[in-house]
Amino acid sequence: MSDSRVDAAGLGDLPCYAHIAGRIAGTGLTCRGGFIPVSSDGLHNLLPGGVAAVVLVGDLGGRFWPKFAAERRDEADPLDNWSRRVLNAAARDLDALAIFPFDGPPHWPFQQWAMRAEGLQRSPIGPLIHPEVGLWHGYRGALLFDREIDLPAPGPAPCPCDRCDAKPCLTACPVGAFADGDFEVAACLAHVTAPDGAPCMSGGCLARRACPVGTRHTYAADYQAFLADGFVRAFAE
Ligand code: B12
Ligand code: SF4
Ligand code: SF4
Repeated sequence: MSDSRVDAAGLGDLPCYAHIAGRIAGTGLTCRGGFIPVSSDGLHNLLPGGVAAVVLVGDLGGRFWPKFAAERRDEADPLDNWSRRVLNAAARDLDALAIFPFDGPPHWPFQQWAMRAEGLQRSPIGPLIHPEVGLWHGYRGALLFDREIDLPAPGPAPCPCDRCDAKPCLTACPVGAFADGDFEVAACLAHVTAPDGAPCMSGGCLARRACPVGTRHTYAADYQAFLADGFVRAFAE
């Protein structure tokens, strides 16, 4: 990759994590830590000089939503396409390569990477839980660098589920989609596409909403409806 892109962006030879985070903040997204890959991650061949550092990019509490809503295009998969546009542009500026959670299958193991990057753990209903925003966060891409980056120390972050005896997330689903300790996609789909499923479709997954952590970061109603619609469409195709 050309050093001129780094110089043109005024970054010097080694973009530091704070500088990367600043560039990403301009997209509306957030840097979510990073990790140094090992050969079993299968990333090294993606850059001619190998991959020395990975920075995860995502969202906390749906903060990116207004920026996306203003910039979205009338197209299939608008969020994935917007993510590609803004992160490919950032990657060019930072002399990096962007890869995405929606690439595949096979999918890149973003949740496993996030556990390494931020020390998060999985909630009993699947999504990783964040100590501040709870279940209201996600990942939009990863930036691969062929050089070392001063990555933040990964934690471990405290896991709110360890202190949550009631675990309301496991019992809030009207059709018991998490009753067997796994996510019963068919049961969920049947419910959300029936009239009784309107609250899940318009306000978001009731199991996710039952979690007492990070409630002030709950996604806006139009983002919840967008996610529910995307989930249904993914299985209708
Ligand atoms: C395929 C997929 C799904 C499928 C199937 C999931 C499954 N059980 O296999 C379906 C469509 C059902 C799904 C649904 C949802 N998903 Co999903 N999904 C993915 C995707 C694209 C690939 C997962 C994968 O196979 N990874 C490859 C393996 C090797 O990596 P891994 O890290 O070990 O992945 C494992 C986990 O993702 C786990 N898993 C995922 N969902 C669930 C749910 C439960 C209950 C359990 C036990 C495990 C589990 O299964 C994977 C295989 O072991 C990831 C993005 C990504 N690239 O990781 C998003 C991802 C995991 N999904 C995400 C989310 C938020 C959801 C939803 C909650 C809703 C939504 N879109 O708003 C729903 C509802 C599911 C739920 N309540 O948990 C987020 C999780 C963010 C976070 N906070 O951790 C991700 C990371 C996408 C993102 N862009 O941020 N998902
Ligand atoms: S309700 Fe409790 S167990 Fe469930 S995700 Fe929230 S903190 Fe974790
Ligand atoms: S969206 Fe509704 S039906 Fe599906 S898992 Fe969540 S609460 Fe259950």
